[in-house]
Amino acid sequence: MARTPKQPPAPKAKSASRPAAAKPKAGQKRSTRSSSVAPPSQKAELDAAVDKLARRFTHNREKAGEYGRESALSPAEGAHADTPDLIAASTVSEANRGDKTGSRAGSGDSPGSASLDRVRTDAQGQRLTTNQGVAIADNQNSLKAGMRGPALLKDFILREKITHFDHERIPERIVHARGSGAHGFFEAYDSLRAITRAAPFARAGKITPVFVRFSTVAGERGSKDTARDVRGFAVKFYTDEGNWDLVGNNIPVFFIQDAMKFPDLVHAVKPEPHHAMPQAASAHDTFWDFVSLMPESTHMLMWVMSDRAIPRSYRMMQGFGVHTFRLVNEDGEATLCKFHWAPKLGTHSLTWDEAVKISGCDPDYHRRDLWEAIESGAYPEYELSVQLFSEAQAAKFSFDVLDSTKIVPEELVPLTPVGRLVLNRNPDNFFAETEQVAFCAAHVVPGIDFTNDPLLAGRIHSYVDTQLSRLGGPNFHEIPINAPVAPVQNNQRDGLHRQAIHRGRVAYEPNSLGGGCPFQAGAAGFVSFPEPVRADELRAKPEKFAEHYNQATLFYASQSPIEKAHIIAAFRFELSKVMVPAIRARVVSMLANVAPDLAAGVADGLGIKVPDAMPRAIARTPRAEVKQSPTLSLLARPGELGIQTRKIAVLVAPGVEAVSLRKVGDRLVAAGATVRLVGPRVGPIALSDGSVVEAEASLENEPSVLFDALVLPDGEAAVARLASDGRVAEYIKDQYRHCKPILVVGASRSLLEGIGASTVLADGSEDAGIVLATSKELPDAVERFVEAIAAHRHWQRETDRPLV
Ligand code: HDE
Repeated sequence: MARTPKQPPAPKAKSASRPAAAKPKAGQKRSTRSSSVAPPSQKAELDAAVDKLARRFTHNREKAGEYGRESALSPAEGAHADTPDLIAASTVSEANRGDKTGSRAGSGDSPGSASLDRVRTDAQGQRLTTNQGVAIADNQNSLKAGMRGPALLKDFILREKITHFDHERIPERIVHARGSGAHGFFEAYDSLRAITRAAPFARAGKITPVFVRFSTVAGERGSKDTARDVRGFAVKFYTDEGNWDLVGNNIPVFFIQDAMKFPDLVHAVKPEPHHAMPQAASAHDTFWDFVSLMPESTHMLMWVMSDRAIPRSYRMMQGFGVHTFRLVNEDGEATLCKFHWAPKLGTHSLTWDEAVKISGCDPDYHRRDLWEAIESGAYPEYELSVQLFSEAQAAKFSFDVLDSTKIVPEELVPLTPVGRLVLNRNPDNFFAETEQVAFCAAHVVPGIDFTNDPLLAGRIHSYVDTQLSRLGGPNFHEIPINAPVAPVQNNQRDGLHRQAIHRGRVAYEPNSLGGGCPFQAGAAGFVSFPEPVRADELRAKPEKFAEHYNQATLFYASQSPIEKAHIIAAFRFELSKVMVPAIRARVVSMLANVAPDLAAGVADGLGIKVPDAMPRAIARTPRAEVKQSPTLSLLARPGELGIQTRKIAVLVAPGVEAVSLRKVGDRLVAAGATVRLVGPRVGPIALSDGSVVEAEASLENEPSVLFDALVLPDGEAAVARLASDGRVAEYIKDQYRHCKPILVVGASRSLLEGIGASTVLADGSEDAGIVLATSKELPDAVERFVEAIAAHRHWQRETDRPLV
């Protein structure tokens, strides 16, 4: 239908149309008396005002603007008018103030959008009460008929307490159940207005509050942090134009191409349904059965079998938006975009043996690391970059940018840094914030839009849906951690756990009785990018999706030799846990399409021959434009912060040489490392000069895998004491085996020799990760040790079969 010219909206409400509500400030005592009673004349006044307002809306002026392409691209603002305060109210008695009800609602406010201070509570100096605010006299005893008598049903205090306790748990997330969160901010480097009207990028230096949740995928809520797994990297931007959730992972691709396969994938990787094992592990039959029948997962498998899947810390891993998104500017022009987060501390990983041991001695390893870093003021920081490209560019790639099993290599489209994310505040309450936070791939703001990635389409549906059962109803956006800082006004009403108390009788649009409010925002609101669609409805994928190996080969070819060795070892380990020989062989036949040495290495580890390569789904393999991409190696990003926040164990026992101990400790702390004195037991330890230090940790309670580096101190007596403890040899052995730096001072050289460790590498060169020194040589040796720690690992030391 032809569109009639747009008419100007009815006059807008002036913001100061009603008196500011007299709300008491937090902590301010409210009056206990009702201040006023609405005069009877107010009802008549209201009726007259309503009629006057309704008369201004002679007809629906916006109706004509609902038709035609032009109106879709720039929708008109909804008609609205000044609404006298009286009309906005639900009742004339609203004017009667009370301690509970307060006064009238603020003009147009949505209180849910205020800072979290409105819900943060503190029991200091407060007495214990029931949930109804009744003071509890005795929190030790239930109510009984006589001291030895039966408990009484009328004990409402006991029953309320137990009932609440009975319902403390909510369903955990289906995937990403185990996670850790932090608050922080995003700061834009420059205005991106030419590319996008998205609020966080509006101007240089603009700050947007964020909440971030990192997670593992497969394990249950209480599972270990160091499982081999993908990590979630979900960021909620509380922008001034609404919440934008960039719900990404630490790996830029995914296992599958279409949301239709997601439940199958998750069922395959989760514990097997008959006996609920194994927990938080992909090393079992059903996972490998499924992925080996889904060759599009090959690329993702390369990443998951690489060290990326066992990060050293959430602070030391990248993040990716995975899908291709669309950025849209004020003129409606779109640019395709991939999002990348890069940690300032660089990308670092664990070794598999180390990850397995950490999961025993500290299942909260990553959660603790994040928490402690923020508490100590070492705020994790990540840089956000975008890859920007046009539809025309994308059409020329050998792969499809709508296929989430593919990256856009940086050699094809370089990264543009656009801002930084800083995590500077731990949550007050894990459940209220980290557990109740509800990320959603559908939460976008004006300036950010979707593409037709079929995986993304499923996600747009899934996240809200899952919160309905996880958070118990449609009002989860009102939970404080989820509430946007942008005002929320709509006509959605009721439902379980509704928090907002909406004034007035109008909960529909269009309306004249509420002055047209809340009115549609028109072009100032979210306008979907008008992607042309002319197609048959069908269930199929484009042919470019059928190439499954080029980028797996690219990833493998871009790894350093040690990273390649780790990938082979990871496949070997995982497949050794697969009990069905045919599945092992099927996976190796997939790998034969990636790289012959990879397939041969894995086959050798399993004691089988490399089978014929798996038949490809495509007759002619398109030529990959990029054969090597150096930044795909974890080693490409050592970070900029040296040894800051690295954890270093210094073994101590009675008689430790005092001067060298202090020198080492002082230098490491000055360089920003965290130094722990680890003794045979915790508590005071006398040094060689008679002074006393406090061992903060023991060989027993903080095993060596929890540290990035080790110092073996000087002092004959101390070394003799340490040598007599079998755990010391294990302590040093793990550090050595995991290629970590060790500083060996004076007499403690015998401890190193005691485990049969060599300071010379297989090629005859010195192991730079082992710094030997007498106490006198220390200042220089500590500098070399600092350099060795900054290098993180000394992989040259590693042999596939550990020698020590
Ligand atoms: Fe998710 N995903 N996902 N996912 N996902 C969830 O949402 C889903 C996918 C990701 O810290 C769930 O609130 C489908 C890719 C993260 O709370 C659920 C598909 C990527 C988190 C869900 C995918 C992700 C989730 C579970 C295939 C990387 C944790 C609980 C179409 C770009 C967020 C929840 C947090 C969580 C569905 C695939 C990332 C069930 C259907 C690809 C980081 O809704």
